[in-house]
Amino acid sequence: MAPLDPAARAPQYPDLGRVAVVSDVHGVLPALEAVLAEPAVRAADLIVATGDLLAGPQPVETFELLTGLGARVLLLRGNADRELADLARGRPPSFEDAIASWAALQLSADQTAAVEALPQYAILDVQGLGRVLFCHATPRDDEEVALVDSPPAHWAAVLADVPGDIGTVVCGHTHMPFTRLAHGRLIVNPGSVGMPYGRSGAHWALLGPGVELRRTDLDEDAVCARLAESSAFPDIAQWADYFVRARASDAEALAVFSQRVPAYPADPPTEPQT
Ligand SMILES: [Mn+2]
Repeated sequence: MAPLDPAARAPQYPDLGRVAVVSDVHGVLPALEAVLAEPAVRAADLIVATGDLLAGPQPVETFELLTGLGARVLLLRGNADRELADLARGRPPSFEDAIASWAALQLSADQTAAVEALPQYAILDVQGLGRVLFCHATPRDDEEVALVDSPPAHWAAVLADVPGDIGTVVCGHTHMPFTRLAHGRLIVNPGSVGMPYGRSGAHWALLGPGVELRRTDLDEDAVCARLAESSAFPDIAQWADYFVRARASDAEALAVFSQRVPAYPADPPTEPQT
């Protein structure tokens, strides 16, 4: 991943009062539609989609809905979008994922090129929060794992290249919502719109002037039925049942993802005390 270059990737959106963040949509169109219908999202000055947009059951329809929003949305590329473009161009994937391989074949050449050209991060000024960095996984890497309970030493490494004037970092990728403080910066993970772990529904966030983690309730039976009739992915029924109903618990997801966080020597405790 290219080194962080704020100057090169800072689209100017003046006076952003409210920013809605949708992450890890993964081609689940009904879930995205439900979030976009939320009054707070409709009223937001900007929607930022922090990557992993299309690798899922309805890649083309999701691409068309997102790009149809025009200047109301800022699209960022996640690792799954990068892999999708690689697959579409016949390059070998870094891991085997049946629905990603299928989704890659659905995109047109123009759509693949558009996904490849998406920026990996953006820095925006949001009222009440100041400068906010939006990325997919971490600011320096589109598939690095950083969790709510990752140790401070890991967060220090993850944030090492982030400019000092950025007080809030928004990242997705792990499909579980959280906010935490890390080395003086507020970290916001909105969770996943389309493939949530731990709790079903479409998870998103609203920024400005504070930070709200939001969840849109879904009619899971209706979403599964609609995916089954709308997607040509061969194993769609099984896929939808697992992801729409959030069969994976947050404990299971944390156990798996924690293995991808490096080990750090423990710091001896000093101050402060509670
Ligand atoms: Mn991802």
